[in-house]
Amino acid sequence: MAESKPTLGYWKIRGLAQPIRFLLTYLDVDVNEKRYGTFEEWQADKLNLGLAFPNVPYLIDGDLKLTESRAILRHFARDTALNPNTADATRTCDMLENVLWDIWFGLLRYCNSGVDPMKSYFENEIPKKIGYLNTFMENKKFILGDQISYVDFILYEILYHYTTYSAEYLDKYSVLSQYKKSFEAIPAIAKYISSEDYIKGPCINPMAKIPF
Ligand SMILES: N[C@@H](CCC(=O)N[C@@H](CS)C(=O)NCC(=O)O)C(=O)O
Repeated sequence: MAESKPTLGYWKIRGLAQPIRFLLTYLDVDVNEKRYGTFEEWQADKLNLGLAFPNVPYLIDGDLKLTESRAILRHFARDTALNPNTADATRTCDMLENVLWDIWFGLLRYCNSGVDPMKSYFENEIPKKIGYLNTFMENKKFILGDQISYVDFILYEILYHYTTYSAEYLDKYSVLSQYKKSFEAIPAIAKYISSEDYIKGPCINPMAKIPF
């Protein structure tokens, strides 16, 4: 019998899949998760799943085979209230998605390498970007104001990554600290966080130079 639920494949870590996991929970979409524990396990599947661009995370839903974390996130958000519904809101989401990716990868690249130029970018440039973000989020419940969008799921995960890297990291950014708490209090998110299925960590590949 054909598999009826979609399959989301990724490592047994939070990583790039975590915003997707939160968004699926929020939308109450049921998927099977294939969580790879070893490199060998993933290598055995990698070229045998019919993926045009073999990678994790991947989504397989019948004939639909999709990779790229943001493409998967947008796929699930499309036609839901998490998708921006005006041209202005779409532009804001596009801008924030890109800004957030720089902020996220500033941390990921530094922790994966532990050395310059990633280290100096992380130390010198990232605080400025997080400062701009903190200012941008002032007096907003979500990135678009009162309306939650798919980009909020990326923002939350980045804040989780930064505070797992260093518990005090957000202390200077009170708006972002408050945003993180409010997101965790959304009923569907709070329920997921306390469920057995939820991955508290690690956030990144345990083989990284600075794992967390
Ligand atoms: N641009 C891709 C990057 C995906 C990626 O870098 N995946 C990493 C984990 S975060 C991986 O281990 N890929 C497995 C591989 O390259 O075989 C995305 O956003 O999904």
